[in-house]
Formats: sequence, C-alpha cells, structure tokens
Amino acid sequence: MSTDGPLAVAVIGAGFAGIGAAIRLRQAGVEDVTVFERDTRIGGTWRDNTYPGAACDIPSQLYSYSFARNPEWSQTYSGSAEILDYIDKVAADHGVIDRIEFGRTVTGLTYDVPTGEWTLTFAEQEPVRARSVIVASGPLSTPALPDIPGVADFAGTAIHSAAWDHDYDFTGKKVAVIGTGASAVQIVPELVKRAASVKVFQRTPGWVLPRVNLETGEFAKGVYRRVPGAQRLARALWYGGHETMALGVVWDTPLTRVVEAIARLHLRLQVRDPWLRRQLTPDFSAGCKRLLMTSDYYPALQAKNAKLVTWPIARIAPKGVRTVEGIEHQVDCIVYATGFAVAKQGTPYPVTGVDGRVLADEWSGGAQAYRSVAVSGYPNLYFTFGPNSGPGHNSALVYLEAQIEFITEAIGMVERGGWKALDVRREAQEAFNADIQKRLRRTTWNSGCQSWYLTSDGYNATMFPGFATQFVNQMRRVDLRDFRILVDEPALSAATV
Ligand code: N01
Repeated sequence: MSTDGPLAVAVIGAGFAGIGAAIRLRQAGVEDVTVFERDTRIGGTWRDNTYPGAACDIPSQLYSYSFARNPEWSQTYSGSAEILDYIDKVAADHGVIDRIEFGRTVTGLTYDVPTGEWTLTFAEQEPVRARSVIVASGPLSTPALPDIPGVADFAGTAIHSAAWDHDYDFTGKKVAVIGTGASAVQIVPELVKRAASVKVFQRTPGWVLPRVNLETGEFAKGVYRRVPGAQRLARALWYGGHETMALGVVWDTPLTRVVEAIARLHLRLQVRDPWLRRQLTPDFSAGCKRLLMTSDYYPALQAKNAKLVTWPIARIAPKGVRTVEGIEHQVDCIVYATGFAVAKQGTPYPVTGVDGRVLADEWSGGAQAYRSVAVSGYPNLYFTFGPNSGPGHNSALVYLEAQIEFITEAIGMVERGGWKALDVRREAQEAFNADIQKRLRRTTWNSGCQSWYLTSDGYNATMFPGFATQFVNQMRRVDLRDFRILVDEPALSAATV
C-alpha cells in the first residue's frame, strides 16, 4: 500500500466531476481527498475532445459551476480550449491541483467488509485504500470505433474525434467522416475549409437546430464582473429557457412538433436541394436522439468539396470506405466521429462489493442505482453521471453539481459521525428504479429510435426522465431512511438504523 492509513476519499478522474467533487468536499471540511487521474493533465472530456471546432452546445453561462462563475467567457458557446482553461483556473483557485495524482489508471475496486475500506488497484502502482470512493471517470471517456468490418484493414490515417491527431495536416487530403452526431457536425465545417474533399457517411440524420453564437463584448463582461447578481440572472434565464425545452424534448408533446418545425424551417432555409433535404430529414421524434445545435453543418455539407453519402457502409477497405451498392470511396484519412463506449451494462473496471458481488454482473441487464449515485451492497461508493442522470435538454453541470452536493453530504455524515459506511437499502434502490423506468416509458428517448442512451434491448440506463429541477430536488438531501448505517462497535456492527 502506498499510504499508511486509508484515505478518507478517493476520487477517480480529474474532469469536471472529479475536480468539482474534490473542491466541494474540501469546502465541507473533508480534507483527506486524493484524485486519481489516468492522464497527465486534468480536464476529462475537454482535454480529450480537441478536434477542430470542438465547442459546447450549452451556453457557457450555464455550462460552468454555479460556485465558480466566470465573467470572462468570450462567447455564448465557448470552445473546448476555453473550457479547459476554465477547469484549470477553477482547480487552481480552489487549491485542489496538489490533491491530484496523475498517471494513475485504476484497474479495480474491492470492498472489505471487516474494515469498511475500499482497495483501489492500479495498472502500475501499489494499491491504495480509502473509506469512500467517487467514480468520476465519466460515461464518455472511452472512444468507440464502429463495428464495421475491416476497420483494422485501412492503410491510411484513422483518427477518432476524441483522440485527435493534431500533427496530421488535412490540407489537400481526401477525407471520410463516419458519423453525423454532435461531434461530427462540429468537425465537418472545419474540415471542409482545409481538405481537398470531405465525404460524410450518414447512417441516421439528426434534428438540427440553429445555434446563435455571439461574442461577449467588454461591456457585458464588465457588467458580469461588477454588478452583483448579473451573472446569476443570466444563468437563471438560460436555465429557464432550457427547462422549457424539456417540454418538447423529454416528452413527445405538441411542443415537440414545434421543435421539429423549427428544425425543418432551418433545414429549408439552409438547404435548397430537395433531395438533400430529404436525406437530411430524420424519421424519429425530435429529442429521441440528442438534438444537434449548429448553424454551420448544412452549409458545410453543400461546400463544393463536400458530399453526403447515405448508402450504408459495407466495410472499410485498405484504401477507403466501401458502401453496399459496390462503390469504394478512396480516401487518405478516415475520421471516426462514432461516439463512445458507454458503460450502460458494465463498469469500466471490476467493482467488487459486499460478499464478493460484482457490479458488472448486477448491471449485465442494464445499470441501475439509487438516485444515480449509490448502489446497494457497495457501501460508500458513489458515482457521478451514474445511471439515469443524463440530461437531454439542460446543462450536464446542473445535474453534476446536484450529485456532488449529495455525495459530499453523505461522505460528510460518515466522516463526522465516525461511521464505517452508508449502504443504500436494496428496496429503496429498487423502488427508485421502478419509478424511473415507468417514467422513462413516456419519454421521447424510449419512443423507438436507436441511440447510445439505450442498451441493444432498449433498456434506458442513461437518461433522467424529467426536468433538471426535478433531478436537483431528488438530490437535495440524503434521506437516511433509505440507507443502512454501518458502524464499528461490535454491538452495533452492521446495525440497521
Ligand atoms: O457520438 P454519437 P458523438 N456505421 O454517438 C454513427 C456528447 N457531445 O461523439 O445515429 C455508421 O452521438 C452514429 O450513427 P447512428 C453528447 O452527449 C457533446 O457525436 O447511430 N455510422 C452517429 O451518427 C453526445 O451525445 C458535445 O445511426 C455509425 C455517430 O456515429 C455524445 O457526446 C459535443 C456506426 C455517433 O454519434 C456523443 O456524441 C460533442 C456504424 N457502425 C459530443 N456507429 C457538446 O457540445 C456509429 N455511427 C456538449
């Protein structure tokens, strides 16, 4: 073991979630926190997603911590570099950088009942023990290549959107982009500026809404800096606007038709060619897959050097992409904007709880947790962006902060109370999930399209079926009636309180 005694808290991952958790724990008086990060720098998804055009499609006023407002955002929707600078600054300002150990790839977590401690094992270092663990490694951290035959056969350059090769010069190159999701619609407009040709391989068109991105002038920044409450008001207005969107995005309502009508109008205004419009028109309810926010994608697709290919891909060949009608599209580079391996059914590393139970086995039919953060039989283990905490219409950071507050309160209770652990009751978890799954049945995500939100048999372990405000309310306080408090005294050991 590299530490003499157990840590109070081990946090896995130094992205928005891990940094935020470390900050709030320290502010709550829990100082003995170490963040284990597999990379050599902080930032998580914003460190990894540096493809050209990478930006957040949620306004920065809302895609930031409420406890670390930033009056300096340069534009409505900031780019990945600016968001990364923000994370760096927040971590430095709150004194958590020296709490991070880099180059630490966790390979497993095991709970020891007698001591009430977790052991974290690592790829190359000695194990570490901790009383509480926060899994903040993020659902979108492992890039996924598509299950298309021949992916390994391609002789040219292959680049995934989340592992961009900045040394590759696209100037004059023939490029294929596979995928048309949130990443692709940001990449394609940048590639058409440089490459000789860009062929975009679309399997399913998405609903695209215009994104009006304005620079924040010096006057507005001055107001945010100097007028108390101005930035809070801006955030509240964005928040309210996004909450209203839930009515058309989370559930299939007449407002969904309005969202679709706006997207259709946007398509009509930006694309003259009726056949291309038809190819770009989705056949599922808006919101079922993530809405795409961009005003640059459709114009880019119509650039002279761009082409949309809608024939299904048969295989990747050494020289390019073969589609089912028999054409081989020969290219120098394939950009895979094909998303991430999302742990909807398993865990990124083995997690062994009470009595040797293995979380991946319990989640083999689909992940589930109590209020997205805790799982029965895994005491003092918490997840950020755990099961059913995904937003479809509002800032992920609102959901994240609510989870961090809950986790901080629970860990604070254990530390202050001198308890061994909190273990959520199975019946509380099951009741919570029965309700979530019932509510999910009425949402657009479960209305028939295929997306990364669902397992192959249609189970939704990803999204929260409601307003962000409902999610925040559900996380507002730790209800001890839903937990078993495990204490050390022999007489009370494993007592049910
Ligand atoms: O990935 P995706 P992404 N053959 O899974 C296609 C977040 N994000 O990286 O739709 C052919 O959405 C697939 O086709 P289909 C955000 O949460 C946020 O774009 O499955 N095509 C799809 O078009 C987002 O939801 C921002 O038919 C294949 C694409 O690849 C999440 O990241 C920006 C295929 C994958 O789309 C993931 O977005 C960017 C195959 N075998 C991303 N397999 C913000 O601005 C997959 N595809 C905050």
